[in-house]
Amino acid sequence: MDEIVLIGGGGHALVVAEAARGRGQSLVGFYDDDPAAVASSKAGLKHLGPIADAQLRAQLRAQSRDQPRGDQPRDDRPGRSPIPALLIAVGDVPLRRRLIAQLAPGLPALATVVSPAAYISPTARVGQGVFVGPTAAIHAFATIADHAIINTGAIIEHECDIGENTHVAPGAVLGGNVRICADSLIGLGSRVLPGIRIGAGCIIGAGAVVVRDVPDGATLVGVPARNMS
Ligand code: JB2
Repeated sequence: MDEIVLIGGGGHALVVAEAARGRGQSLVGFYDDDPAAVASSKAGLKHLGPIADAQLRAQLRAQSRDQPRGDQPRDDRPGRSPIPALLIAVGDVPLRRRLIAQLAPGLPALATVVSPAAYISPTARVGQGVFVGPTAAIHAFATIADHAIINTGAIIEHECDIGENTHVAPGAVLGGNVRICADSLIGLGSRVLPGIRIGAGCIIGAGAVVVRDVPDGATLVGVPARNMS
């Protein structure tokens, strides 16, 4: 089982940490500009440093070179990664995108955390750096790209296609064959009718019901959802 480093130590990190622990995944700690972030005070995770790109990269490289670290014995069992895997554990989509750009080049593997209370169809495909929250359901032949969040209780119906770094917020429901491009936020409790395409960088407001295709960069709210951009 990989060791995981979280990038971000706020509310989303608390949820991710509990899911990871529920899976038996090992958490090394978190990076955040705020050393007193709740991941430390509430989840007991070790603060590893600020999210300053150069510093974080240097520390991660050093960790990978210096295995074993500190008081941790080296674990050479087969399947054991010597380098902690990263998971971006903040919810804000534009911030996540900035962190991806900042951290991606040359860094170790990405971790994926799937709550033990989530359902993922055996025919679905889930990328790296993804979080799937408790009671979320990802159904047959759906695909989830890298860095996406399928948050608590979200339903991704059959053959949906969720783009990189898109965040499907708690309780959102996507009908079958919905396609969402990268970097969109599908808000709390919203609904997207079957077969709809939502472009990149969109925001679907909480509780909205999307009944027609959505162009890139649009913000939609209401029932039926109207374009506010
Ligand atoms: O611009 C930033 C920045 N903004 C916040 N740059 C950097 N480097 N770090 C930033 N942060 C850090 O991310 C803060 O120091 C903070 O520790 C963390 C965000 O924590 P917060 O609890 O505000 O948000 P979150 O992303 O963990 O959780 C949000 O998204 C979840 C999906 C909340 O809206 C939750 O309620 C939601 N469930």
